[in-house]
Amino acid sequence: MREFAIDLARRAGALLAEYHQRAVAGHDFSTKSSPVDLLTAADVASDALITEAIHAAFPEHSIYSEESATGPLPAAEWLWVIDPLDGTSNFAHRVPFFGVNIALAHYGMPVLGVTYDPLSEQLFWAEQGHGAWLRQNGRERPIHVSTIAELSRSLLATGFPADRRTNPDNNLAEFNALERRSHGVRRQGSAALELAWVAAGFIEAFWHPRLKPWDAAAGWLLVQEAGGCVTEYDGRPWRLDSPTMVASNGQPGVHEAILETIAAARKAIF
Ligand code: 2AM
Ligand code: CA
Repeated sequence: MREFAIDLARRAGALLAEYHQRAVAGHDFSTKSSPVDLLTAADVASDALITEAIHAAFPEHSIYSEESATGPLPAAEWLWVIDPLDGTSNFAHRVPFFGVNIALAHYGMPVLGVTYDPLSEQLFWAEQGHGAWLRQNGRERPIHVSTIAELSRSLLATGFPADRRTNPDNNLAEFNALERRSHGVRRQGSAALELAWVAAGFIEAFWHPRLKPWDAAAGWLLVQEAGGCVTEYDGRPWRLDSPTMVASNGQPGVHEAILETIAAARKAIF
């Protein structure tokens, strides 16, 4: 199943890269839940490629994919949780930073996760109990979270929810506080790849409100298997349907400090 998922992420990634070459900036999208929640033809094509391949290979498995899921997270023994294109806003505007996200959950717990950046050809994968790995240029190496132990020396990443134009609970207060207590906050536009960066030790932590299971399932396993820690804002262990996420290198001086900073920023506003 691991090599099946890796091959599938590569095929979907190649399809996205092809669409990205052809696309005309700012002309090729429609909107979904809000004016900043975008959908392109590439989302739909990648979704079809991935879901058809899984149906053919594992007809008894269930699939929960961003562009074809209807309703809440199903309870299933084997559930593939898919984001066929993570970073659609980047993609639609031609920013070269987006990925494919494929996870397999067993009774609701991710046991396999693959996150692929088709432009850099960095492929991150993790399997429960087998560590987290980066494949690139025909080579593979284990990845680990960073050892930086203080928030004040940490580089972070975040993103803003799709209802940010209308909902005052839009992550700007948290962003303001954490930008001033860290080495800075990146906002790259792909939760999946930012989580992979935490796993690989490129950045110390990532936080985000109101992610969907497909944004974070593979990244949760990558960070866990790379030695990090993933919780909700209140410190409870993260689950597929959690409303909030903090993923870090697990250092208390980073993780606990982020939880405290978020709590203080939210208390000042709400
Ligand atoms: P997407 O590109 O697949 O839509 C940006 O902060 C991150 O949040 C991206 O990974 C983006 O995924 C995700 N995102 C955007 N809109 C979202 C929504 N309505 N629900 C959940 N996640 C969303
Ligand atoms: Ca998506």
